[in-house]
Amino acid sequence: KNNIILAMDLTDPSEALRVTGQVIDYIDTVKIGYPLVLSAGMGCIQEFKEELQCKVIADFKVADIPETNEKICNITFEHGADAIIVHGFTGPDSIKACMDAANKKGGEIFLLVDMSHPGSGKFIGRVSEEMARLGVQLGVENYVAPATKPESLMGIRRIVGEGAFIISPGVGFQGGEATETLKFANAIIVGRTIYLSKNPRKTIEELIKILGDVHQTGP
Ligand code: BMP
Repeated sequence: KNNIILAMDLTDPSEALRVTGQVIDYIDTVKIGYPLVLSAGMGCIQEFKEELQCKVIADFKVADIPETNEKICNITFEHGADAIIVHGFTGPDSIKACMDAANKKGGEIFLLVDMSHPGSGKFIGRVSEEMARLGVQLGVENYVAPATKPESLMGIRRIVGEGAFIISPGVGFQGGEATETLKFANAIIVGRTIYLSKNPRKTIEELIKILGDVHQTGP
């Protein structure tokens, strides 16, 4: 529907559903991760899908040996997730295991190749382009790259090509800028700016207004 993905990190499941419900007219994909799933259980994935008719990206930042990655991905897709976020730093065999599980279960993976927080410069940010190249070699189509580091995001786009789909967290609270980010990313991931807002619906409407022509509508 558009290029805003809600990161729903509220830990109270009914509150998470209620707040997401206030903006669901404007989005079609919600990212759910450990904060919500560890408090509400895996059933919340299906609950979101059924009550809100949205797609769910499970942000589990999968980072284990291939055999364990495969188990984690299988379980996540069996619980209804449309996609899962996977760390790139564990290497080709671990990533491949997630891709195979996704293919088998009809889901998708997003490869995380750099992160948005200040400390990401110490390790992951130094090898992000190598990880993106590895993703391309393996045939990964979807990537996660930071809105707070436009240079990194731009470099990753250059490597993965125009055909790849990049989603980008760090807009708003972490300082990333929406319009700038969408020059290189296909979608922005926005969490606290929306779910901590006194009026989440008004906030997302304002964000869409700021995006103007950059905001895509339609299926
Ligand atoms: P917020 O807009 O509240 O900063 O939320 C950003 C979301 O994206 C959080 O769920 C966070 O865990 C996630 N995220 C991130 O901020 N940076 C990354 O590099 C990778 C992430 O998954």
